[in-house]
Amino acid sequence: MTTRREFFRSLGMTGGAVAAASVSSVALAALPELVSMDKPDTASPLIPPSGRPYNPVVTLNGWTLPWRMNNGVKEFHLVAEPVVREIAPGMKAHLWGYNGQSPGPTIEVVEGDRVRIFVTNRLPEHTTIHWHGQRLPNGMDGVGGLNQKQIPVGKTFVYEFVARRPGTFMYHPHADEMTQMAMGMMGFWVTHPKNRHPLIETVNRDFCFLLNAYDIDPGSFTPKVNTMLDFNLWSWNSRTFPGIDSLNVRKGDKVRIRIGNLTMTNHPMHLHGHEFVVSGTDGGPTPIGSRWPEVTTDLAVGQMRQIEFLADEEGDWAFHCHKSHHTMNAMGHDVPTMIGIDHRGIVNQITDLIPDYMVMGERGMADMGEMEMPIPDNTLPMMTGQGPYGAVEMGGMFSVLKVRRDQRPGDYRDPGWYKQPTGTQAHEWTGRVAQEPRATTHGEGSMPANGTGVQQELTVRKPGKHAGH
Ligand SMILES: [Cu+2]
Repeated sequence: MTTRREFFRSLGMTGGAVAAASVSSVALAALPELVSMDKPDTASPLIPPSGRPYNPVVTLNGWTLPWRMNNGVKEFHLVAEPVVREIAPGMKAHLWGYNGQSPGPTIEVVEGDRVRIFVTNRLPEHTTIHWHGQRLPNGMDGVGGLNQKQIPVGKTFVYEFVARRPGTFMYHPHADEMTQMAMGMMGFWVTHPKNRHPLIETVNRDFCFLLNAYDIDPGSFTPKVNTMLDFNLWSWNSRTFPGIDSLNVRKGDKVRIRIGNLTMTNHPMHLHGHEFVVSGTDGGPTPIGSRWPEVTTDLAVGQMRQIEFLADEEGDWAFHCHKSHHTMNAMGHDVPTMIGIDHRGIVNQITDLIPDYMVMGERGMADMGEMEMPIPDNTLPMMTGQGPYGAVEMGGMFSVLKVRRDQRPGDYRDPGWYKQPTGTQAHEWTGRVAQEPRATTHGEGSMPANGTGVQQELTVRKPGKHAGH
C-alpha cells in the first residue's frame, strides 16, 4: 500500500492542493477524489502504485493522472474546467483544460485494463470526451449528439471500456470542438503493452507531448477561438520556447518521443544530431520493415507519431518544428520586411515626431533576439531565449535534447549547458581570405548558354501605393 506521502513523492509533487485517493468501501462508492495540478513543470514519471507494472512516460511540462483501483477497474476523475496556464515565464493564458492545466493530465494504462473515467463538467457550456484512436464500444466514443448526449454544465458522466491495444493516443472534446480545442482542451493517453511485444521496444526514456496553437493578442489573456490558420503562439503542451523543458537523457539511452498534433496545420518535427525511426502511429506500432531512418517527420492534423532513437551523441541538440514561423512567438507576426531598406534620413525625420522610434529589421530580424525590445504586458517576444553563446533567437515549438554521459538513469533534471571539448566548436577564421574568382562560364555540356552574357540589373516596381520602394 502506498502512503499519501510516497504517492506524492512518486508524482514529483510536494503536498499542496492535491488529494490522495481513498480506498474505504464508502469512498469507493463515491467519485474518485479530484487530483489537480497547479504548476506547469514537468512532473517525474508516475511509478504505478497499483495495477500491472509498466515503464511510465514523462509528459513535457505535464503530469500523469493518478487513479484508484476499484474491484480491478482503474478509475480516473477528469474535471473539465477553466484554467490559468503559464505559456512561458512572462505570459499567462486563460484557457480551458482538465484538472487545473491545459493540456489535461496524461492517462497511462496497460493493455487489457478495464478503465472507468468520470468526467465532471465545470465549463460554462456542455462538453464530451472523445478517446482518439481507441477500440471501444460505440457509445463510449464521445461524439456529442452521435454517440451520447453532451455532458451538461455541472454534471458528471462515466466512460468505461477496456484498453484493448497498446499504443499512443489522445483525448479531446467532441462538442463545440472549434471553441473547446482552441481553448486548450486535450490530453495524452498511453496504453502500455501487457507483455513483451515484438514491435514495442523497451526504452530508457519515454517522453510525450501534444502540439497545440493559440491566437492570443499581445496584452490579452484569452485565445481568439474563431482563428482558423493565423495563430500567433505555436506550443507544445500549451508552452512555448523558452518555457518548454528540455528532454534530458543519458548517453546511450534508447529514447522514445510520442507526439500528437491537435493544431490546424502540419508540423515537420526535426531532431538534430541523431537519426530516428517512426516506431508507431495512433494506429499502433509500425511494422519493422516500414521503418527507415530520418531526421524530420511530418505530423498532419489529428495524427500521432512516436519516434525512437539511440541517444549516442553528447551535447545540446535542437528539437523543433521545421516551419520557421512556428519557432517564433506572438510579437512580430505583423512586422513588415525591412531587409535592404536604407533607413538613414527617414529615422531622423521620424524621431522628430516619435523620439523613441527604433529601426527594426533592416539587416534581418536577428537584432530582435538580442535587444529584447519593450513589449506589452503578458505577451512573449518574437524570438528570445539565452543560450551559453548568446541569444537563441527562437520561440514557439522549440526545445533541446540534452544528452550527457553522466546523467543518471531515471534522473530527468536539467544538467545545464553542454561544455564542448576544446577544438570542437565552429570559430572565426583569422587567416587570409582570398578574393574568390568570379565564375565566367554560362553553362556547359548539353545546355550551353547562347548570347554573350551581358550583365543586366533589373529593378522591379509594382504599381499602386508601394511604388517607389
Ligand atoms: Cu510547426
